[in-house]
Amino acid sequence: MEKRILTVQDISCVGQCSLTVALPIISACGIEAAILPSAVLSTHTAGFKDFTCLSLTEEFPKIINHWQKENITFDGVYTGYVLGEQIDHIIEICTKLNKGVKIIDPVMADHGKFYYGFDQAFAQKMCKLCQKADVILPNLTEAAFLLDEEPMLEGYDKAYIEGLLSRLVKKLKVKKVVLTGVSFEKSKLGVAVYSSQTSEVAYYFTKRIERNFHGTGDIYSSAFVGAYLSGVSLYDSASIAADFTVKAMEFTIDYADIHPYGVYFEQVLPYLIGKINYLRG
Ligand code: PXL
Repeated sequence: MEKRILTVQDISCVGQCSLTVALPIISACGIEAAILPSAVLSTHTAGFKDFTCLSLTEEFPKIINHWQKENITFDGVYTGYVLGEQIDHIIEICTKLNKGVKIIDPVMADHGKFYYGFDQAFAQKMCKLCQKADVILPNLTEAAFLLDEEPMLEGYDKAYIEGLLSRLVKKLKVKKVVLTGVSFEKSKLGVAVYSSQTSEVAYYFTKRIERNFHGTGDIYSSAFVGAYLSGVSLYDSASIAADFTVKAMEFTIDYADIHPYGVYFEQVLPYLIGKINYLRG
């Protein structure tokens, strides 16, 4: 059956992140993607100077009201880069207009630091949204900030990762967590997947690409959403998304001089679709 998901995140007009990544990836997976843009920026905020930013919060109640009048509902909600003042509106959407899964990527930080414009007060608001989620997709830094802890980015072990996951599950009462950016050996990077169904943590690792590209988190989450909404299991969706992100990064390396601001993922979409078709339930 056809599915329609609502994704709430910004439009960075140039820069290959958030909606310009989520729309093509989710659509390529055969899922209709409705959007609620949180803001319009000339570019993303990492690596560009003097970018413009228009918040669309004022439009949120009007849009929600119109959707309610038109009896528009969604088979899932997936949120990414949103503003603190939008969290209550998004919770309203999740309760009134959503009939399916709620997937929250608590976009706010990476590599031990908050992104421009985000802080611990935002992290606490984001906790409120995560409490409504079925699945959350934090990276290591975001997981620590959700817990108001100092991020630990290296030299940790399984006990730390599993402790972090159990503190998150306890605080946010969330049933499924895909924690990204986990690494126990330098050459490998991966995800830790927790599901309350088994209460176990399963890991999936890929080779580490030694170059940082902006927007990889959004590519990962969008591919995860595409797979999960297609009926692929939690663990397989988390693994497919990791493989796809690595393939797209490998492809980008050859173009990095002309394409330094994000991941050139478009040419790798057939790989994602093939994997999803093979693994879907
Ligand atoms: O990829 C996360 C993201 C999304 N949108 C905007 C950003 C960032 C990260 O910096 O600046 C505008």
